[in-house]
Amino acid sequence: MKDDNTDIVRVETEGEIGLICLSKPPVNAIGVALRKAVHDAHTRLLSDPAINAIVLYGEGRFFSAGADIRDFGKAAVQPTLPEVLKALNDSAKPVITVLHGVAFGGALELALATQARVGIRGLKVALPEVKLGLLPGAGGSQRLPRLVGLAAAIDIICTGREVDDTEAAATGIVDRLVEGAPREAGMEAARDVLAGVLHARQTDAQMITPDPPAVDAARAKLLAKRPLLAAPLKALDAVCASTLPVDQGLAYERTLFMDLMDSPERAGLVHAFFAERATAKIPERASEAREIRSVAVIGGGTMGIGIATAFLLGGFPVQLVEGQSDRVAQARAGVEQNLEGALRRGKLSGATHAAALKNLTCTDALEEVASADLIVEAIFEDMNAKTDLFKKLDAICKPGAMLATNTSYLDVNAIAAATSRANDVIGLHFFSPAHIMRLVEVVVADSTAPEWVTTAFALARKIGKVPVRAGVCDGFIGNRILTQYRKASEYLLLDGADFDQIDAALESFGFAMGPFSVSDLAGLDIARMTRQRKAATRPPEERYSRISDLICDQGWFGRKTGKGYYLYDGSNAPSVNPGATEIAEAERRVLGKDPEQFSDEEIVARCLTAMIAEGARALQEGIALRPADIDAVELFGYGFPRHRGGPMHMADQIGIDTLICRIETYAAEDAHFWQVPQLLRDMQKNGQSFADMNA
Ligand code: 3H9
Repeated sequence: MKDDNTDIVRVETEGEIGLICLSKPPVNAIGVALRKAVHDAHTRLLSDPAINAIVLYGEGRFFSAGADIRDFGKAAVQPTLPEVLKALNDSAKPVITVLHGVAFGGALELALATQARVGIRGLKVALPEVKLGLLPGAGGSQRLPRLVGLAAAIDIICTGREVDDTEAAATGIVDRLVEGAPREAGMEAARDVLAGVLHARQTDAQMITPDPPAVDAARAKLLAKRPLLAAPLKALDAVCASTLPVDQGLAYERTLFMDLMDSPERAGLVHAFFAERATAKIPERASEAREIRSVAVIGGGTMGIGIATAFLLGGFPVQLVEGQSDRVAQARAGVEQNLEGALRRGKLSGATHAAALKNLTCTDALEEVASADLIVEAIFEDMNAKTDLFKKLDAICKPGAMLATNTSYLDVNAIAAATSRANDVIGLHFFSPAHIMRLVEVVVADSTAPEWVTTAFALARKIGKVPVRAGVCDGFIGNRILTQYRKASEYLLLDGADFDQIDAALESFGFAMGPFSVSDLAGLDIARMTRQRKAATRPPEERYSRISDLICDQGWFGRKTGKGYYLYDGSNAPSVNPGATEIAEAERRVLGKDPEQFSDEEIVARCLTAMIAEGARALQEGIALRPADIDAVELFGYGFPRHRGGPMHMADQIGIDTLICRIETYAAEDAHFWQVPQLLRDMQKNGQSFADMNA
């Protein structure tokens, strides 16, 4: 046996078999160094006359996460992945790839270019490039259809979905599925290839029959579901080219891939990928997280029910406390309904569903939270009620318990100060519906112990959430930006745009719903209560739009009353409520305003600029750690279109000069609302971008 180690691949030989092992933690991402090392190792083993078969496998948790995403947008360096794969495809000696754990994107493409594939049980494969605004760029769109057929390949590639081990074996993505360690499985498969027991063959030799009905159906589905995204449609075009001779198909795939590489969609989606992960880098990360084994949630309303469900889905025993005894059964039913829904959607197995139900206890007795490791308060937004509750929790809870509030706006420092253990108090701000929305703002009060911050992050990850660190201020990161976004849309309405035009413009930008549809959904009365709560502290120079209050005065609170900005009759799509339009027009007359015309682009520009300016203020004040954290908040909590990357990512695309110029122009109409944040001025002076701050 000969050994040869480079940093990232290990090459060895055993008898007539050569082995190449990928060893590049944490995920064996295939960047230029790994490509080159694999290429060199393969070339060397080809020239070794003692070697008759080659095994390629990976070390670590999984085979490989695919191409190195950090290289995207940089100049291509040779050998490119298609070049390395061509050599493997044309290999004079059979190459057998062993896939374990995960083989995504370029990693699966690498395997498809080799002559046989072995899967280790538990394997998941995918070509998830469309989720990054790309398509498989190293032969995946040509070779997968040759193995699984055109229709199945369209489904896998255009959705980017994961394929489990059973499906991979059934569809022929892997030639065999085995238990055990990758190296040994590879050796055995190589011996079988040499003995003629396992058939090694070139995928490229296979011919594909066109299937126009499958292609038309897929195109119609993509256009209906994802009309704003280019990558899935281009991926479909690439897969269709697999009916051509393979060299032509590969060339076409490469052209489409390079087009997408330059698109803002790709840049936005890759930014979103890294933003989701960057939030974990917090100043407290050296402090060790504490163990949480049991959770109590206080409040049996929508939020409490959702939070309880989220922890149950994460495998925690949960005690749900609803103070009004006649509502305890209703709270339990709410959680059960959520769990049932998760079961129906295939989010949990029958066994996990049964375990989650067993893990739930519901009570009206606050004293029962005494033994919980974590207590999450989710009662209504009232400071007195919250401080009263925290005083009681202080007396009841065991020492060393973590006390969390789910407040969305209130001062967590004041809530902490109501207890004798302010170090143990933290904000865990979930978003409704809490068992579905992935964002959790971890609100760090002045007194919060660093271990609780790391505990909150670990816990949130464990239940599948994206935690983002936020400082204490009114609305933390997300709701303070939402407030400004809403105000910008309300001023547009006041100044002459129709609410349905504003909604449509923002929906075309990519939001699932415009701000007025969202208000109708959330309940106009709820927003009115918040405005009333803040009325005393509203600066006199702030413009105030009464339109929503006047709509509420009619008893129109949105969806729940069948009328708001829109009419909801249950059977048809909502239509504009002419009464709401009249109220808006009358209010403009009262103010003596001639309605202005706004283009859709102008509407989006104003709403987005308001978000960016508030994001810049949150950064300036240290409420958010990084621009990417703000983007993560917007993407995972507020439905900001993922392919746009988030408001701060977009700010860099728009450019700081343009943003400042926009704000100064708008300020001519309203100098109170439109103020240039100091951070933007500093960035302009220093030639800095938000991306620089993320780095
Ligand atoms: C592609 O292959 C294109 C080809 O068709 C054509 C080429 C010509 N690159 O997620 P985690 C980092 S497109 C670089 O926390 P997990 C990640 O940022 C690619 N870095 O771990 C993080 O870094 P940090 C198609 C990557 O266990 C660390 O690794 N492939 C990559 O929860 C740990 O990641 C994909 O889209 C990468 N490819 O999940 C797969 N992947 O610690 C994307 C991860 O500094 N990756 N990192 O924050 C994933 O889905 C998950 O990372 C995976 C592991 C399931 C693999």
